[in-house]
Amino acid sequence: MSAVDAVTLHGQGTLGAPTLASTAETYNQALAPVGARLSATLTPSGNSTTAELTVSGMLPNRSYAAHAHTNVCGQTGAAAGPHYQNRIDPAATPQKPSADSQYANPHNEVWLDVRTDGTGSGTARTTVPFVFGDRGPGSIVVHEGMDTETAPGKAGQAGSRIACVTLAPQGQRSAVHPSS
Ligand SMILES: [Cu+2]
Repeated sequence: MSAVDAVTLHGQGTLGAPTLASTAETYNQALAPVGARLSATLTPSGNSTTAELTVSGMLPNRSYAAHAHTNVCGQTGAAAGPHYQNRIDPAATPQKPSADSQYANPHNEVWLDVRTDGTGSGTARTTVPFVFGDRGPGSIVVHEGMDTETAPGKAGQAGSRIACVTLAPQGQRSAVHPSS
């Protein structure tokens, strides 16, 4: 894929209870308070992409695991689907998401584990060696876990999903939830 095909993805919003039209939601108001803000931008440069996640209004002095997932946010945390992978683990299934560290690692996925300061704000940044073209992630999901597992068989796991922000190509309207 040439760099000219690479897209910038962006999402931001204020957390609220999930609705059909919302693009930033909390699934756990104790850990991801209503009114907290998430903002994420994934910017291509050459053959790599730099991703940045900024949070505010979250719990102070806490780490949160966060990743790019394949689908837009939905009514439940599960709606976001599995982690986005550049090279897709051929052994992964909807029932058994990839936990193979050959695929579930921060160079083949986008991991944005973020640490908050005393006011509940924080920024995480990572650069991955791939770009998004006709395929890209639909959301950034924040997890209950404070970091992301790397051990084989558990790689990529980070506990339950507590918040989500939908991504869209920059300059376009955010996708809304499919009606169901
Ligand atoms: Cu995740």
